[in-house]
This record gives sequence, C-alpha cells and structure tokens, in this order.
Amino acid sequence: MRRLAIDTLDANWEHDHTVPSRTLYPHQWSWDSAFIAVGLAHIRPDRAWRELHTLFAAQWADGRVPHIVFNPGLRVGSYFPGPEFWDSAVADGAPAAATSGLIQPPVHAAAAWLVHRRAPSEASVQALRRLYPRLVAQQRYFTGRRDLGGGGLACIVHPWESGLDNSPAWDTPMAAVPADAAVMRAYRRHDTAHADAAHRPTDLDYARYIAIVASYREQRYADGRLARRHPFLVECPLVNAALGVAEHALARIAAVVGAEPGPHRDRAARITAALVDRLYDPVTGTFHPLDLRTGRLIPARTVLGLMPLILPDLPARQVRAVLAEACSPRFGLSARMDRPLPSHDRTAPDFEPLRYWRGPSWMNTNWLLWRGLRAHHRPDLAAGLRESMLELVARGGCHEYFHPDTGAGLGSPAFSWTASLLLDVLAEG
Ligand code: 2M8
Repeated sequence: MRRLAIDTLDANWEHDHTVPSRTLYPHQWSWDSAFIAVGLAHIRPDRAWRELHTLFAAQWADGRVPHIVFNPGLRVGSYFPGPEFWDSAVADGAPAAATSGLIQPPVHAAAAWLVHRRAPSEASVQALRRLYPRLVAQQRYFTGRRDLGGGGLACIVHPWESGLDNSPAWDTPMAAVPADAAVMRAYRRHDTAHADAAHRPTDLDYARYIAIVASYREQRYADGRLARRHPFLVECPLVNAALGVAEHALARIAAVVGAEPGPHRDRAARITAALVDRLYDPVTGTFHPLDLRTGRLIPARTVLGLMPLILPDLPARQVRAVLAEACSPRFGLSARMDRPLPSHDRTAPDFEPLRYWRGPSWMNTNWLLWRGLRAHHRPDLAAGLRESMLELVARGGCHEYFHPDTGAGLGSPAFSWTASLLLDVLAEG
C-alpha cells in the first residue's frame, strides 16, 4: 500500500506541485496541497515544503490563498472553469499567476506543523520562517474581510470554498441562487468527460456555481460589498474549525520561529467560542452551517457537522454530542467498523451513495475526524476508523471517493490526497 501511495504521488508530481488528479484536476488545488504535504513529509519532506511554497507564492495581497493555481503550460479547456473564466487579473492584488478568486478550508498551518514535526531539520525551520507571515496573513483575511456576519467567524461565498462542493448542506442556499441549467450549453464541462455524470454535480448545480462566481468576479473579487448583494453567504463548520486549528498550529510555529504564541492561542479560543455559540444546535446535538441570508442554521446533518472535533479546545459537552452523532446510525463510527464515515447522513432521504459529496466516503474528512478522535483521547474509536480507512484503500485503491457500503472506488482512480493521507495513517498506527 505504501508503494502504491508513493507511485501515485510521484505520478501526480508536476515540476513544483502535485496535481490532485492528472485527468480531473490537472492544476494545483489549495487544500489538496496541504493534505498532500502531510503525506509527502513521510517520504520526501523537501517536496512537501515545495508544495506549500508554490501554493503560497500565489497568495493574493489581501492574504487569500486561491483555491486553484492554474498551470500556464496546459491547453485551454483542460479544466472547467479555467483561467479565462476566473479572469483573476481583474482583481487588485492578484498575483502574476492565474488563479481562482475563492478560498478553501485553511488546513495549511496545521499541515505545515505536521510536516515539520514529522521531519524536523534546519531546512524545516527555515521553511516555517518563510511560511509563518503568509499563514498569518491568510488567517487575517478570513477573520477580517470574511467576517461578514460580524460574529467572529469566516463566511464562505461559494460551495466550492467548503471543499464539499455539492453537499446537501448547500441545497437550501443554492436553491435561492437564480440560474438555468440551459446556460451550461454554452460551456463544456470537463469533469463529466472523465467521470460518470451520475457521480457528479448536476448541470443545474454547475449553472449556479458559475452564476455565483460571475457575481463575485463582477465585484473584482472584492469582499467589501458582499454582505449586501452576494447570492451565497454561509458560515461553514469545517472552514471555521480549520481556522481555529490553524491558530493552534500557528502558536506552535510561532514558538519555533521566535514569534509570540500568545495572540494565536487567544484567537483560537475566540474562534472555538464563536463556533459553539453560532453553529452548534443543542436540539440536534451537532454543528450546522449558518445561512447568513436567512439567519438560520441549515438543518441537513452532513459530515461537516462533525468536523469541529478537530478543535483541541472543543468543550466537553460538544465533544460528547459530536461523538454521539458520529456513532449514530447516521455515520456509523465505532471501534469495529466496516467502512469509514459517509459524507452525508446515511438515514436521510437525499443520501446518494454514488454522487460525490452527497454520500460517498472520502479519505480527507475521515482523516480529519481520526485526528480529532486522537486529540480527544478516543484511541478505541480512532483505531476502528483507521482500520476501516486502510481496508478501504487496500480494496479500492487510491480512488478519489468510495461507495460508502461496498467500498467500490469512484471518481479519479489515482487521487493524490487519498495516497498522501494513507501514508500518514499507515505511519501513525
Ligand atoms: C473538487 O472541487 C473542484 C472545484 O474546486 C471540482 O469539482 O472541480 C472538490 O472535491 C474539492 O474539495 C477538491 O479540492 C477539488 C480537487 O481535488 O475537487
């Protein structure tokens, strides 16, 4: 399995970064690179740092780390929506490289810390020194310009920013975005040429994705007026949990690079408190995204609701509640489990075992949960989850996602974060 993972990562290495998949995603993706760096630390630490440096070289002046950095060497049409659609050059402070204008969950500080801890050296300290101010600027972007709700959490302005593109969590806010599936006739989708359309978002989903980007692009990706006019404004439990974890990681990095850890710890505590205050529902006993346009929590119970477990300072009451939710028949976590957790509540009527983020199991959300279980001292559950992840990849290969019941591989067959997180899970038994 280790060999398969290394071969997959080597085959996806592209001069200064790793592509998530040669076919489906041939550019550089933000949170993929963080997960990839975690795995590379076990085999090629120099490449892990290169991965992160390349990504942060495309950071915008306002601190945002774009969710896609386009490879200028690829032909037009190698991904949709490509650089010509995003037109990042319209924005003030965009880098020379063509990028998207969106973000993804800020898992990079935690990844950088894990890479250093796995392979500490003079070079890793230098790498942390170089990344630290950039990671701090990334946090500032989220807690400053993106605190559109004014409650101390960051807001996402597109489902793609959550990383869980077509999660049922986004159905209600997406339904309010005016769009017509027919507009997709003017474009050629790249994903459905490489994966089964029944496993992917629909054309109507895509029409809405495109409409939301167009609205942001019209504002030249400036955040100032979003609160008044943008069609999608949501506080996501995963993005904000990652934001809090990043402050904890930055406190540790600060101690290595000679900066002040205290302010990071204070900010971490504030983010956790805001997350519990704004996104936790004592009635359902889980976390939900908050739709800022309606002021309501989104009722769908998806794997997003479990992600705050990655916060080491999550209060005991919420830890208990999230564990109960994860161990319920909705997600099936246990010390002896056949399959990792699905991306959506198995008992929900809109659970779709084959379609992307609407049911299939994914390695990254399970890996995050595994880390959370260890942080909260549940070695029994962490071991059960670990075994199920190893079994999944042993049977299905390094696929992008998996059927949550049969374990059959779906999406890209040679997917980088599945390979890299497998290396991490194998190493830390
Ligand atoms: C998927 O998202 C992209 C858009 O960003 C797509 O569907 O084309 C998601 O799974 C996302 O989480 C991931 O980062 C990306 C690349 O693996 O693919």
